[in-house]
Amino acid sequence: GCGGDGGSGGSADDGKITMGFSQVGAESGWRTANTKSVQGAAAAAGVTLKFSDAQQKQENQIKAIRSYIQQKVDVIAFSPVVESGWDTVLKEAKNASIPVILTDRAVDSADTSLYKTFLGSDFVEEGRKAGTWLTEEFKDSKDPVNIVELQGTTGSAPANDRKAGFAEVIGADPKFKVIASQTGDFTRAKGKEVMEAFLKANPDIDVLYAHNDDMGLGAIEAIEGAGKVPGKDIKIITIDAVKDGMQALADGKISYIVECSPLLGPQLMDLAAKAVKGESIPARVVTEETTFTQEQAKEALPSRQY
Ligand code: GYE
Repeated sequence: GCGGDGGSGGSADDGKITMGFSQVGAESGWRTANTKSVQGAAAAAGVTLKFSDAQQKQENQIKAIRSYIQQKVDVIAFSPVVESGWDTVLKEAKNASIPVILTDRAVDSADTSLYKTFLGSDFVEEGRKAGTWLTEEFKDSKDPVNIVELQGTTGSAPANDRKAGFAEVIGADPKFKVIASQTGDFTRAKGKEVMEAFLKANPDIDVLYAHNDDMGLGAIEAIEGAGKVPGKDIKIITIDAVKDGMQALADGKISYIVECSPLLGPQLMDLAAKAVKGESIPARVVTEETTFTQEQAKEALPSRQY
């Protein structure tokens, strides 16, 4: 411990863990639920949480991590906004002997000793699930299926992987055509704006695949604004299954949602406690998730936590 420094350091001798947590931002309903989960789990586990919101900017996350290193926290957790460009700051944490846990999103560092574990979803699998539903839904159709895609934040693991998993599945049948694909930054406002542009440029859209509920919800406004009926004229597939998304699914506006759980807090606190004690932890912890049809959304909605 560092008891003599006036108590600002993390590793005080009271056995309490101090965690520095750098969050991506507050871009979506998923993110809000994730922040609540982390804060609630920290309080429940008696972990002192130093929390910062990077507003979807990597430079802010790097600053936050450097400040956590300076403050000598016991453990650093963060959800990297993009996959690339973390090696330098992760080396700084490693040199300071502070364990790092990746939560929600991955980094592409070749040196995996720079972090202890990655806790989060399998985003490629989520993209595959979205693609599988689509191929089933249109299995009897001989006509081409025109798809537009709203991608998540450029360079982020969920955007890269959800695109790849979906493309892998629909790529098996040439009738599925992605006619436009652009980032909507995981926000409602951007989802609406980009969908408006898609609708103007493409008179014949059959399907929207949005990498999260929020962009899908923004796109619904654009579709309705263009005089079309979401869920009928254009089928919509999204990922996350937050309450607002589930409501739109139950209402028939969204056709299918692949779940991605934001409730990572309790598992994060368990892993952090072990990492601080120097116990070995698995290099990858994948969260368990399901999918929802419109009927399943109606059943699940009343008890949905987020
Ligand atoms: O799907 C999206 C959020 O990284 C899994 O980030 C997360 C994604 C989530 O903005 O809504």
